[in-house]
Amino acid sequence: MTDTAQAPLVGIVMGSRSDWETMQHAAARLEALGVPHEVRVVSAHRTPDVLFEYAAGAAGRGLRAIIAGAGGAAHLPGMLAAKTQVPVLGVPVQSRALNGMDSLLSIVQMPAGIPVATFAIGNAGAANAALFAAAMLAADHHDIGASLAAFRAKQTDDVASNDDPRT
Ligand code: RP5
Repeated sequence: MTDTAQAPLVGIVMGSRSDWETMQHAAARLEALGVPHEVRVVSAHRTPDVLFEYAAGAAGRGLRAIIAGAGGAAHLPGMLAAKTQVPVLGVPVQSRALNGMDSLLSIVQMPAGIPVATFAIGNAGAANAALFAAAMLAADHHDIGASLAAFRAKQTDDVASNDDPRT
């Protein structure tokens, strides 16, 4: 558990400790942008009651987005979304057997009625889910908006100031 001092605005959850290698990229982005967040292992099939409790309490605790990473038959994001109106951002973790295609399809193919915003498989998806959560918060949290703008400006400058790939 790595919680920031302020009340968390974003919850990062994952189906297993083994997902942390991927999901740490979401936490790192939120940390860099100054977004208060919490991190938990919540498994749809190993700890279903915890999943329900987490979803039921999310809005009341002030969470404004939940980034949920899972691999294989990845039920976690969809089940969370079914139990809370807090937006769920799904990150397909790259599985060993099917390289994450199983994770991607089981997260993205939600039937109409309960949406899960789905990101790329693996590290890029985790990082982008965090950036997306920050963008969602930016209108109401100007400090987060400023951090996001600064990050994007630096990213642009880094390319422009080093655009010769041979050096
Ligand atoms: C899913 O099963 C987790 O999200 C993880 O990606 C996958 C494998 O879990 P472990 O067997 O490594 O705990 O529930």
